[in-house]
Parts: sequence; structure tokens; C-alpha cells
Amino acid sequence: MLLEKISSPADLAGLSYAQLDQLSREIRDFIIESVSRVGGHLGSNLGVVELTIALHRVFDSPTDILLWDTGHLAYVHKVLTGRRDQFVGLRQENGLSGYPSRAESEHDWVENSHASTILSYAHGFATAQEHLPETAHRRIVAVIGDGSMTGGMAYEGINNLGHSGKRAVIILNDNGRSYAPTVSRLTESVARLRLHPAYLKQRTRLERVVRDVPMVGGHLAWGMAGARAGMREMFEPPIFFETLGVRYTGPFDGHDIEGLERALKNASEYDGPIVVHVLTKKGYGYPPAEEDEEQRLHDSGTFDVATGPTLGGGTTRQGSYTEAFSEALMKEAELRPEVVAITAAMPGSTGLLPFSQRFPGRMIDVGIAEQHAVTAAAGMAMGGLRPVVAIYSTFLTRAFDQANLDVGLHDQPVVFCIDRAGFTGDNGASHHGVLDMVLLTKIPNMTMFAPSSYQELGVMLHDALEITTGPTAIRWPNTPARMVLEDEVGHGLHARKVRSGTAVCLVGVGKMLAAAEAAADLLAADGIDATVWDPRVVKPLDPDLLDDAATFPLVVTIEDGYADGGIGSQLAAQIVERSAGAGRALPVVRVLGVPTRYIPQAKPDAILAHLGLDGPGIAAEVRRLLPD
Ligand SMILES: Cc1ncc(C[n+]2csc(CCOP(=O)(O)OP(=O)(O)O)c2C)c(N)n1
Repeated sequence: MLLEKISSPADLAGLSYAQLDQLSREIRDFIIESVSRVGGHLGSNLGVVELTIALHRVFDSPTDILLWDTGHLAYVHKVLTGRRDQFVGLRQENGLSGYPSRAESEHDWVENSHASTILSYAHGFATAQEHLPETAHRRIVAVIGDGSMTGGMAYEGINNLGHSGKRAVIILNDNGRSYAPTVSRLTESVARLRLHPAYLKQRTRLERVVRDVPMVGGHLAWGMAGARAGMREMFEPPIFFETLGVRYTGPFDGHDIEGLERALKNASEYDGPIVVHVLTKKGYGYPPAEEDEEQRLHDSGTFDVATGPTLGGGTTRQGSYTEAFSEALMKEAELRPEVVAITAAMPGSTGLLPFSQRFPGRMIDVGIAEQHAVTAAAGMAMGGLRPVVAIYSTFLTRAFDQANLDVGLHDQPVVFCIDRAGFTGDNGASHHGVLDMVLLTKIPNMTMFAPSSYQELGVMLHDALEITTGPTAIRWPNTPARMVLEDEVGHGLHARKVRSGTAVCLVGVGKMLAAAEAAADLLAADGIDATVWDPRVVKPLDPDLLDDAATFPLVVTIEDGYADGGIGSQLAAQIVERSAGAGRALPVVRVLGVPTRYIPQAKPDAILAHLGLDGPGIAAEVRRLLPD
């Protein structure tokens, strides 16, 4: 096994191209096997095996700075930089991160896994070099996918790099896909046309004609240049890059290490920003990934290597909140032709695929462009549509300003359907959805729902669409949804009292209702009877809930978002406000939620238990606080 001999990029130096091909195969097998055991980003990493090897042979990491946009395709980089042995703990608690991690390796510089940032980092590093000449020997290399090139920040970064003329090598890793096919014509026209046999034939013919025509002074030279420029304009994207001041080379075959090395060496000598356009195949070398039409196994859970995952990546998990949303949206869309759904490059994982199949043209994929998605939704609402923005909690955070001012300030009835709220688990700190309630409840005319069951979600989507005076939001987690009976579902903007007691009032937000009920059971065994409320609507809070809570000596609120500025703290403030001047004793309100810090990867339930946000943790806190 060649792979066993590779513990740092320097070990790649003496290998022949035949050996590098063998190494590529071994790395692929290793990654497939590792991901099959724990889940992770598969297709993206299989696509960049040769590219990563070539990068590590041409550039001298960590002296040279290798930057990976989004970071989900850094597994090969991790394998080559001495972390192969740690793949047993990939994405597990205390194990190897699924993204670059500065704590893990000096080869990792940037660990944010939100897309489209890398050209801004590159511009930042290049700017620092200008001011600190002792760092100027480091070459800056930024790898960005065609999907991530659809995000606004990528354009902002490349615009600045081009304008400033700063030295950086930008690798455009073009596999034609985000999760789904990429929503952009930027590389589509180039790559497909340039590799098209008709173009290749035409170019050869033109070159022959030019070569065979006798030289007639400067006229031919001019004509030739004109013809070449014409060809370039027709078939290449340098117009785009070069207008911005960025040199373009490519496209190159992303699975040919020798060719890639030549291209990278040439690019590394260019004194300014340069794009190396590399064509790769997502899922390359693993048939179940290559054959997954939906996502090329972009990411996957555990699976059997021989057969691959049984479900296509875009399939919605049975009994999940995502499935409840998917069903409810189709039901509403049937009745309301003005309902459209918007996704930022994630139609499968947000549950929109069945909708897009049932209502062709009514799902709009805007690319990895959350800010644009939200403002575009405001425009659609102004134009008379009822846009439903289906988005992960962590990615919506990017578009807070748009939600607040473009939607909120304009009183537009956009419905935000927020998936992966709360702890998401294996993807770590950047992917937990702990800010949505803190932020969205500060939008003045926002109505926000948090379902505690599969059945609630459908009711809430219906009720959200009834509200036409401003934005609404529904937020739910990735963990399985509770299934409840018809009489355990609320309605409208009302909270629901699910249990009556006198000693303490527990308020469990969304999925945390189950934890509150578990705590109530434990307390009952100790003779402490608790009232439990499901607030359902976290903004505005139901006055009946506030009035009832105000009668208890102790109120404990539980949420899976930041406690600071979250629902419990708002409930506490509103109780004080409502009771001001009433002359009665106010309850102690204990707000249980997520502390304001970055919380690493671990299973959601394990994180909640560590934080005391499960039944036993809540019960213990109640016992501690109750007066004897
Ligand atoms: C801001 C943001 N939105 C959405 C995502 C989810 N996401 C992770 S990877 C990915 C697709 C990236 O496509 P591309 O850059 O082409 O890389 P590929 O996986 O195709 O190699 C998306 C949408 C994200 N990481 N960040």
C-alpha cells in the first residue's frame, strides 16, 4: 500500500505518475470506506483526489497557503497531511472534523464551512503580505467549486482580487454541480463547449487556415488576432474573469495529475490573480456516486461499500419534520397557485424535490445565494406571489439583514421555513442552528412558530400562509418528529397547555417540549407537579401563556437556541412588563438554553444532555431552584 507511506505532502515528491495513479485509487477506497462507516461528504471528495495530490506536489504547504472553499472537500488534503489514522473518528465527538480545522493541523488555515468565502480570505492574505514583506514568499492558493461561485461573496472577492492585481492562484473546481446541478452559466458554456468535438475541430481548422495563408504584412496578424478573439469570445469565459482583472487558464482535466501539475506550475509563476479552471467529476471512481443523478452522493449517511447507500441523497427521511414540511407545502400549493418555493442550492435536503416535480416551475433554485434568495422572495411577494423560503437555520443567518429590511421593513408576507434548527450534530460549530430565534424574533413584524410535532408543522404552515401583513417563520430540527394525535395539536397563534400542575411551570420550545414533559414525569415521581406549556408561537408569545406563567413561583423555559436574547429571556421580560404595577410577587424565571459559545460536533442529543437540556437536566435544575 502506497498510502501507508504517505504521512506528509513531502512523501509525494518521489512518486512516479503510475504510482500517483495507484495512490489515487487507494485514497478513493480509503475515503469510501471511511465515509461508509460514519457518513460524510463523499462525492465532492472523490472528485478532487488527483487535484489535491497535484496541489500538494506543486505547492509547499503549509509555507504556501492552501485554502478550501466550504471545506467539505478537504478529506484528501487531510489524508495527505498526516491525519489518515484519525479518520476512524471522522465527524464524531472529539474526533476529526469534517472540515479543515486549525486545531488539527498547521496545513489548515480556514475552517468556516459556509460557502463562497475563500476568495475574500485570499484577498485578505494577499493584502497582509503586502504590508508584511517577510510573509511575501508564501503563495496563496484558493480552491473554489462552481457551486460556491454562485454565492455573492465569491464575486465580491474576485472583484477585489482582480482590481488590486494581488497575486493568488484561484482553482475553479468545476464539476457542474452544487448538491444539484449548479445554477450558473459561468462555467457551463466554457467547459462544455471547449471540450465539444465541434469546437475542437473548428479550432484546429482555423489554426490550419491561419498557418497556411501566406503572410501579407500586418493585415494577417490583425486578422488572426481578430479571429482568435472572436473564438475566445464565443467559447471561453475569460471575458468574465479578465474584465475583472483576473487571468484565466483552462479548462484542464482534473483527473490528469501530470497535466494539472503543468497548469499549476505555470499559474504559480503569474504575478497577479489567476484562475485555473479544472474540470472534475463529482463522485469519480465510485459507481454508486457517479450514478446518483440527484446529488452524486454529495453527502451520505453510513452505507455498505459494495452496494452504496440505498436511498438517493435527496430523499427526505421518513417521519422527519422535513417530510412533514414537504407534504404540507404540496397540500397548500395545491390550493394556492401563488405559492412558490425558493431554495439556495439545496432542493433535496430541504424537502422540495417532490414539490418541484409536482409543480414544475414553481421551485426556484437561486444557487448558493441566501441573501439574494431572501430579497428575491421580497420581490416575488411584492409582485403578488407567496414565496416560501426553504433554508437551513445556519445559512439563513447570512441573510438576516435582508430578512429584516428587505422583507420585514416592507411588510412582505414571505414564509421562512427553517430546517436544521437547533443542534445538527456531525458538522460541528458552523452548522448548528442556534441563532435563528434570537435573530428573527427581533424583526418587528415577524410571526414565528416552533412545532413540537410532525402534525403541528402542517397546521403552522397553513396558518403562516394566512398571515399577509408581514413575514412568518417556522423552525424545526433535523431529529425525528414526534407523532401526535389530532387533539394534541394547537391552532392559530395560541400556545397549548399540555399538562397542569402547581409547583412549577415548564415551557418547552419546539422539540424541547418533549424534554420538558420528560422532566415533568421525573418531577412527578418526586411529588412535584408541573404545568407544561408548548408555546407553539414564539413571537408573539400568547398572552394566556404569559398570564398563567406569571402565577407560578418558578418558571423554567427550555430552548435549543442561544439562551441570551432567545425565547425564555423574552418571556421573562414580558412577564415583568405585563405584571408591572400589579403589586404581586413575580416568578423566578430560569432560562435554559444554549450558552453563547461555539459548540463542536457531537450527536444532537448528546450535546443537549451535556448542556443539561434533557429531562434529567431540567428536572435537576427545578429541584435546585424550588423553594423547600
Ligand atoms: C452559505 C452556504 N450555503 C449552503 C451550503 C451547503 N452546501 C455545502 S456544499 C454545497 C455545494 C457546493 O458546491 P461546489 O462548491 O460546487 O462544491 P462540490 O461539492 O460540487 O465539489 C452546498 C450548497 C453551505 N455550505 N454554505
